[in-house]
Amino acid sequence: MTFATIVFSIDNGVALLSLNRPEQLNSFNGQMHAEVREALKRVRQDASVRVLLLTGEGRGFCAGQDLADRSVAPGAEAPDLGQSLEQFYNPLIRSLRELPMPVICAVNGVAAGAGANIPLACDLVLAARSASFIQAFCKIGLLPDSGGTWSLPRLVGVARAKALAMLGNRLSAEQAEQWGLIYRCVDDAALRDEALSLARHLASQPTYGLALIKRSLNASFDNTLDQQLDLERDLQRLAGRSHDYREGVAAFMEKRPAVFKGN
Ligand code: T3D
Repeated sequence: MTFATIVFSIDNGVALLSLNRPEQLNSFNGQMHAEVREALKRVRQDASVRVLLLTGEGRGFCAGQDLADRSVAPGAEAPDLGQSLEQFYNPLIRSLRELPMPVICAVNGVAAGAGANIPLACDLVLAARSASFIQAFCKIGLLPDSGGTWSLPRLVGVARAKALAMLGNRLSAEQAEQWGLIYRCVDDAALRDEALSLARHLASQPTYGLALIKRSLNASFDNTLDQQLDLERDLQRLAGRSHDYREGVAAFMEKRPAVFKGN
């Protein structure tokens, strides 16, 4: 498959996936969903990939669903949005959460609707200072999807989650950082370089161990302390059998830089 609505490349362990429908602020249509899905499949299947960097082309990151595909003629049957979530958005969110490697999201501009919640399914979110997050759903009679009703209260608390979801106001990248919605806000001109440099750093680190960190932290809000302690025990057992753990300890003892292979 060649890509028309995304830009996709793999270089030195870093997969770069950039949404590329800038005239529609990178809103999702069926083709973009299919291409993103294919790119994520390649990321999963290519053993050389150790980090995914997700971003967008143009002045927006993503404006959610392409609403041009949702106009309903008077008297016509309503689209089945549940089917759309089941078929497109939910698998995308699950795929990002379950990818066994760090996923960085560089939010280059406005992120609205599903486009505001897709970054929240990633592991490290950087945003350009001029970017903003809008839970636009309420303005068209919908509720936040793409995991928004799950991640928002966990990240910013129920009071702020409800205000964001019910008012649909624009949240600046700086405020998003202060509220703990995202990791870091950086100057617009520096965003791509900062995100790439973070991605290249992570691609040289113990990927398997990072994937276990992701798995354990993703599970923590749904576990009791006892369950989480058991999970840490089980995952640390796996980590302890990895090449990179052996190498990390050997490098420390020999006072030399470690050379991690990712497994
Ligand atoms: O439907 C399902 O499958 C269920 C799943 C739903 C998930 C969802 O994401 S629902 C929420 C959908 N998204 C929105 O409601 C956001 C709509 N967009 C906006 O509110 C605004 O565009 C923004 C706040 C994001 C940005 O505003 P602004 O003033 O910076 O830009 P603009 O002028 O509104 O948009 C620029 C162009 O992008 C414009 O096209 P034009 O006039 O230059 O030809 C606009 O129509 C287009 N655009 C922006 N968002 C969408 C879009 N085109 C189609 N769909 C969009 N979502």
